[in-house]
Amino acid sequence: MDMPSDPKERVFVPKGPDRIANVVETYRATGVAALPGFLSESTLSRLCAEATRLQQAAENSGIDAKMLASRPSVDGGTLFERVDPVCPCSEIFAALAHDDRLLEPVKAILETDAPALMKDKLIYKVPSDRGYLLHQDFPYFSGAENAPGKFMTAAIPLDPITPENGGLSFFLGCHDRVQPAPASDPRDVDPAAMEGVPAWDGTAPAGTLILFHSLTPHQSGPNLSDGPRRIVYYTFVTPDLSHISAAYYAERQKGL
Ligand SMILES: O=C(O)CCC(=O)C(=O)O
Repeated sequence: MDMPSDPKERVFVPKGPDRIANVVETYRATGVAALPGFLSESTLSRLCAEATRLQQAAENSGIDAKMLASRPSVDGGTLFERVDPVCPCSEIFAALAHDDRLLEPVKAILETDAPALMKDKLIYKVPSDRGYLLHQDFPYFSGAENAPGKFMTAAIPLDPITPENGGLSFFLGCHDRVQPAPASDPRDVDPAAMEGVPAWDGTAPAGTLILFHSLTPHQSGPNLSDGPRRIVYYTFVTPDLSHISAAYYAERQKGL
């Protein structure tokens, strides 16, 4: 496949008869594949309504506090950030995790008929949320053995991803290794290591499916808009490593 120079063109896979094969080829080459128009308008609006219901439940103590998390705000405070995991709280988000239309590209990329859901979360990224520093996900998966290619994440924005609400940048073609970390955080990526690496800024319509490798470096900026930027994340793993899920959540509960 010829590589277009525009990063967006490198990751976007249009609809067409060979879409799944093209998704796999794109993902292998760049570490990311994006499928615009993945969710129908009606599914998207049901998911948005469900996200609003969950946020109200979170605000009214209707969700176990262990399933809620906060993150830094731009002014040095903290803000409600996510429902994590979301599937135990929501039949609709759980059903999407097992929807054949989602699992088809996941199976093709992970080369298995039985991908396991390792973790899932609904990030709200409310206004003034600071965003995420540059990182790869794999170093955060404790007990993940040395098999980063067996993990991939499906991210589906419920709101458009824009530069104003913080974007979600992916660095392309460097998912072959753990990248050097800054001294301040050994599980993150030193921005200097990404100099000259092409990046896609993640600008995408709501309802796009974004698939990315556990070693794809990514980051997001502050949400300076006046609305949330909600994304549901499902991380899948090959069935031989399905036990990692329990270990991951046990570790996370200790850290909360
Ligand atoms: O949603 C975002 O802004 C980034 C989330 C992220 O990078 C992560 O959960 O690993």
